[in-house]
Amino acid sequence: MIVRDFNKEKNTDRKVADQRWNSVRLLLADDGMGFSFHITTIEGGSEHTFHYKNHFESVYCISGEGSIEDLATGEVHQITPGVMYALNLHDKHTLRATSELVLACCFNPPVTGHEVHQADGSYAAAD
Ligand code: 9YT
Repeated sequence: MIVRDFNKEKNTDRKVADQRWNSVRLLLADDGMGFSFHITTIEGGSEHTFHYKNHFESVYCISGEGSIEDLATGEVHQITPGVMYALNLHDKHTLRATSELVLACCFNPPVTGHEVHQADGSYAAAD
């Protein structure tokens, strides 16, 4: 069994930060679960375009408010606590945080912890 405490792990190198967001990776590829599990915090007032071409991702909103725009269709969905979105089509999207968003995220295949966002908003496929 693996037990980890976000409140401890947020002070370790499991926490990664980029412009106006950070993410604490509670499970990574080397845990052998087949997915990774992250708590991602998006700063209020910020927006981010991501395109996880090589991963499926599901995201559950724990707190905060914002929206997600599907850049293929222009459709905008409101994000409030309790809402989940799943990028089952590797959907390119823009995430907008009206207030600070705290999100629980799963990635399949799991993130290894060494990825950086590429210019196209994706993470490279794991080797
Ligand atoms: C909300 C979202 O897409 N989170 C992705 C995880 C975060 N970018 C990370 O841990 O790399």
